[in-house]
Amino acid sequence: MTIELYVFPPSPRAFNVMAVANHLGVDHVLRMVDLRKGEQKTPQYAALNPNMRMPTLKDGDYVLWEANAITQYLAARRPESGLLPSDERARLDVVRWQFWDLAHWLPACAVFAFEYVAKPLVLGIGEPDMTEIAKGVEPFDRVATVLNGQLKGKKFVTGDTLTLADFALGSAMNLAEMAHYPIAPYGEIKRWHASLMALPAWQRTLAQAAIPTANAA
Ligand SMILES: N[C@@H](CCC(=O)N[C@@H](CS)C(=O)NCC(=O)O)C(=O)O
Repeated sequence: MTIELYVFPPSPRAFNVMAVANHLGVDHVLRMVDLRKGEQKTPQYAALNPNMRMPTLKDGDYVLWEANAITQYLAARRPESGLLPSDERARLDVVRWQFWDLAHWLPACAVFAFEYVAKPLVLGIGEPDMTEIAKGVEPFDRVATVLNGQLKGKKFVTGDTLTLADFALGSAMNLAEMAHYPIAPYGEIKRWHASLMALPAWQRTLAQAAIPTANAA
């Protein structure tokens, strides 16, 4: 049975699960959920994911939503990869950063991604709101300081081994330039993201995630 990943590829949350599947070489097919067309709200999709959000994984009769749960499911197919360590403390370190991603990092990045990328380029619903962007700088600095500090002296987020934490947190960084994240002071984050960009699976996923413009909708 081939795993199906329901995704809107330009979204960082979609990138997270697609990149993990690509990196692990887990057999899968992508099912497009076009958020611009409201496909997440069709009864068929809502039956899979009552949140009417993507991503969702379907493996035969088994359905799983929440991007960071999906990447854990994928990593469990390839335990030897080390993306989700078996040692309890090492595993919880990875899981801790996956929670932090959802609670703190993604919301801080989302302000910029929505105003500079989603609104004008993907959804075609207007120009960036500078008041919202100004309000987003302090929360961004707060979380970027934490991540930058964590990365000091480490190749990856939890140490010298690539894990699911890197996929989760690194996905939002793909939009850093286009979304004008105030990332300039955070050299460790930039160095770390550049190393993720060098992964073959990261490049392959970027090609799959190219942003369709609003006009092409
Ligand atoms: N906590 C969920 C969030 C999923 C989510 O918010 N997905 C957004 C795109 S990033 C979505 O599908 N939005 C469609 C909508 O709100 O209608 C996860 O991490 O998977």
